[in-house]
Amino acid sequence: MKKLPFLILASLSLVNTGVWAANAAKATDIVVYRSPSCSCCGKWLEHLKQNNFNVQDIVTEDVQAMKNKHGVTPELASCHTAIVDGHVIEGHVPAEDIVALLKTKPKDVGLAVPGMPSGTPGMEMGGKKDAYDVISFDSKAHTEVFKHYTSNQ
Ligand SMILES: [Cu+2]
Repeated sequence: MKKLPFLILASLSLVNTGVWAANAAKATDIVVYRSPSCSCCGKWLEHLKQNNFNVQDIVTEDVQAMKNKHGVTPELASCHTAIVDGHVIEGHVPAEDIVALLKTKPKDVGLAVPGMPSGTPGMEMGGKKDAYDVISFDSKAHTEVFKHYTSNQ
């Protein structure tokens, strides 16, 4: 019988933690490396902030060094490179896809939107949206389509 009060306390504290987490909706920390001349990168940062990311904005002349360090191949490369919770995020990846990735917590997987397609967050060109893929990749350069976005043309 001695165990019962402990169990009740334990389950109560679990409930409390859950409520607290839901209320706080804690911002997700992300570090973004971008070149000083990149204006679309700045717009992507705004997109992240609007989606409850806490952005650390690192302006560097050598974004390529970050890409080399984190296995971003030329086929995957875009403008900015970001790190969130150990995952590499390359280019104009929509915030909701980053959130989806973080929910599943896969090991050694990053996301990339190669190039700079029109209509991605930060690359709004009027209403024009290119078709594009968000690609997942690992450090061995295995790639998969994580999510496909269709064109509106
Ligand atoms: Cu860009």
